[in-house]
Amino acid sequence: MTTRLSEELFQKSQSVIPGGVNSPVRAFGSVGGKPRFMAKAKGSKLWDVDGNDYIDAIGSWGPMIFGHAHEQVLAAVTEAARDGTSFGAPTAREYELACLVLDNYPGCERIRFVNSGTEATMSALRVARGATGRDFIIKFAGNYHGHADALLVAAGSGAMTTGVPSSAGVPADTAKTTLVANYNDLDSVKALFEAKPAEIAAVILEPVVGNMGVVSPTETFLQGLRELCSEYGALLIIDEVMTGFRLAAGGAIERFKIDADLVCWGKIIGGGLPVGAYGGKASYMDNVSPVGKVYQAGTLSGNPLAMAAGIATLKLIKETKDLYDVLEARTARLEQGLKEGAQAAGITTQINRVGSMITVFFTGQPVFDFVSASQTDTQIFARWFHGLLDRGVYWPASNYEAAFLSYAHTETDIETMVRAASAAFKEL
Ligand code: KE4
Repeated sequence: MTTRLSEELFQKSQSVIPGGVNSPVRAFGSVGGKPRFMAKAKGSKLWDVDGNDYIDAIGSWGPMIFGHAHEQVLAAVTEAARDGTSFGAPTAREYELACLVLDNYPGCERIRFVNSGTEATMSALRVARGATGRDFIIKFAGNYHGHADALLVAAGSGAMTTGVPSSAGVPADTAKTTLVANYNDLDSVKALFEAKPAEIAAVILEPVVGNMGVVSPTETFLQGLRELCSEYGALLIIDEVMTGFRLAAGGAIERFKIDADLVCWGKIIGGGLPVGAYGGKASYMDNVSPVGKVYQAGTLSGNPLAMAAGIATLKLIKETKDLYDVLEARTARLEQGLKEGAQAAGITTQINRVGSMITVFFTGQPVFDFVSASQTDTQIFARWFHGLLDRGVYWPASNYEAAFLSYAHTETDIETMVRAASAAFKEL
């Protein structure tokens, strides 16, 4: 397996792009080694610029639920492109995709399209603040909602203190209005509400976490958050950027029957093109300009090519009656194979899975929040990652990410992944 062309491209790219990548996780910083530059993809497979092929367990970090370069998605984008790529005016496709999303989220009456998950969550928070007139928000340690300033915030020194920036360039004053609670710990949320009973505009969370690796909510956590938000007049914002249309057609909200005030989407609703969205009850969303006073805008929002890819993908979801059963069965088989492979190699792992989102943690303890996720052995993960990569399986290049399967992953693909993973466990 030569990686000469990838290495040359990586070298050159670093002279013009920070780290040679347009999103940090792609640089292999947490697993070491040099990233593979991809040239093409089809179905469950990726090919790098040196011609090496991989079974893909990233799926572009979630969007590719039907696999890469699906004929119907390509045809829809090509057809749209023939009529122009962007108008800066409303189009029919925006209405069509809006209906396709809202048909699966009965609790939502309005939706606004943007270009990324970051824009979606940033805008949803602004709506919550505009609708309540309050400044503070609560997020959870280990939850990632994109790179808006207010969300690049870590817990302050004491549980009761306000947030501190988790990135350079975020003003301390901005971070101060973000409070950080512990995932699956309702008491940590209650304490924040009791300290600021009339100042918290919203609670935002990943309903199933993908960004500290996969972590599920406990039975009572989501319902408890709903009750606390209702009691204190805060909005409950469910970030379905990763879980929307991934865990069910109605996402985690359908799966866990959550009554959300605002919802954020991304990834799958764009079918691999840049689409984010936020939405919710009309009473909240009608605060958004031009109807209301909460401003939000975007040159390429509702872009016709992106809408076409999203429409084709959501229509495929509608037509593919066994989609979630197949994803569940295939990923359950992968989970079982990984468990057996680790056990046979004498490696202690904790495998967290919800539907077709899965993470392997190298620890003997359950992983249910940021602290327990932080105690896993990421050095061993890095070695296992490269053992997989060298055997043609492209796993997420960070232990704090979810791996994803698609409808294009065959049973043969899964067995190949299990064999590669088992051999990689043995090498540790
Ligand atoms: P984007 O701005 O990257 O489209 O979406 C931000 C976002 C919001 N909410 C959730 C739950 C998310 O997972 C994300 C982005 N996910 C990461 C992967 N975990 C994107 C990959 C990357 O940053 O390169």
